[in-house]
Amino acid sequence: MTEYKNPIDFVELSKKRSYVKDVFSEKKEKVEIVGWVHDIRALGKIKFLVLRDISGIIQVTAVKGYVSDEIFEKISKVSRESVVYIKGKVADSKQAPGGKEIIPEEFLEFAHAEDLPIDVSDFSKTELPKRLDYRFLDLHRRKIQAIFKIQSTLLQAYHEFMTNEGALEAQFPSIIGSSSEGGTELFEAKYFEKKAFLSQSCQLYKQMLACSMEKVFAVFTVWRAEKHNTIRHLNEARQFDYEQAFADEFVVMDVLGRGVQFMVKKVLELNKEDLNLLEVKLEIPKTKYLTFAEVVELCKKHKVHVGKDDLSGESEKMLGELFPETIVFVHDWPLAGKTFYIMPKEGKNGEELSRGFDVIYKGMEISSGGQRIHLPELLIERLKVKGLNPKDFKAYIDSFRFGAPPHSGFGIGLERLTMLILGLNNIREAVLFPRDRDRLTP
Ligand code: AMO
Repeated sequence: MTEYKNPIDFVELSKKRSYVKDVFSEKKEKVEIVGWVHDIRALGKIKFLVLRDISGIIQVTAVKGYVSDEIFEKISKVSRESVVYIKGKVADSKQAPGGKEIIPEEFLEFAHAEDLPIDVSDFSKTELPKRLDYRFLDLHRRKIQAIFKIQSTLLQAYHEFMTNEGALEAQFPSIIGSSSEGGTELFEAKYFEKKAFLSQSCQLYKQMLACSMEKVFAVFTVWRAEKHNTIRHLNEARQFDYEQAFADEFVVMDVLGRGVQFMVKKVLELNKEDLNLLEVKLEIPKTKYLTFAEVVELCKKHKVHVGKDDLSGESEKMLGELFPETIVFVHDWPLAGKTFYIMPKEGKNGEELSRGFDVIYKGMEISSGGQRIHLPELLIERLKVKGLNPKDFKAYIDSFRFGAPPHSGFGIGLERLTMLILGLNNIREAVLFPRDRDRLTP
């Protein structure tokens, strides 16, 4: 067996180590830092190395004759993205980025990076598919890290917002016995002797829970076996789910609007540097409510194709252009365009409408939701209309037989939201390890 001995006492290191950003603010004369070799430049007798850790970058300067020959030699040989430990003096320097540099006194290489298969510099032009083949290395890039630092803020902010709303965080099964959204986009799984599916959503479960615990939320992974490869769909995605008892669709649209505003506000507060790095200008969005019929009128006026009982990509884009920096709620949706669990509603002229809605932000759907059917007989009727077998939904239907209040909810796509607030061209940029039609690794 090959034996590996740690070259350093990590317990000691974790007590003494400085993060790069702190080197600039603290007044320490000597520091111990660790990180990746971000850049190397050699000017004859001077070697510059830029070290990067999760908090920032700092220049390390080795001048032959001023540092030991051994350190000079080691720095001369180091490759980009290698992982190093440096102990050294902090010196002011007008030329160094941030006005400080480190003069190394000890140097250790934890891991040597081989020739890099993709460019991970700040100026990288490597195409997305190739970057995703080496996603683990792509994640060394500061711009890519900025995306996921912002996504982390969105996750934390959603928790904070929902907790402040008095909602309970819930965990739901990811293996299900029947479709939760209707349609055919299901991944089949073998479950002992039975056929099972990977969860399309936690829809049925969050409803059952809201019928006893009132306000519930989850960050839930969903699987959709959509065959097409688009820039806005993934086969594995995550949703911010919410469900509330004693609420109609307008109650939860209001919660959703305030929730997105809260999340964007948190990103503006906590991710200033990341937004700068990504050159993103972000604003707290306003909200706007339109009926589906009003959107159809707008489409006619602007000569944009609507879509049958649904909004076309083109019409979503139009809403983004007409109402910039606005969360647009499209409600009173045609019943035919909504799935089996959405509550029907009669329109003024007897049209078959529903209490379902879609939410468009920056020209794309970020969420859908609505009031649900809590009446077993109506639910059975709607399942049949949608070509589904009520027998497959027995437990779900029964859950409304023993005291189930009217309730409503929504699901927001985490990657969609990340993609849109950061202006990313492809949803795959907004997921660490994307799963699409062609990609199962890394
Ligand atoms: P829906 O299927 O509309 O509704 O999904 C809600 C939101 O999740 C995101 N989303 C996706 N993102 C990436 N790739 C996909 N394949 C994908 N599918 C969905 C979108 C979408 O608006 N249970 C309901 C929600 C509810 O009524 O509570 C549901 O799943 O941003």
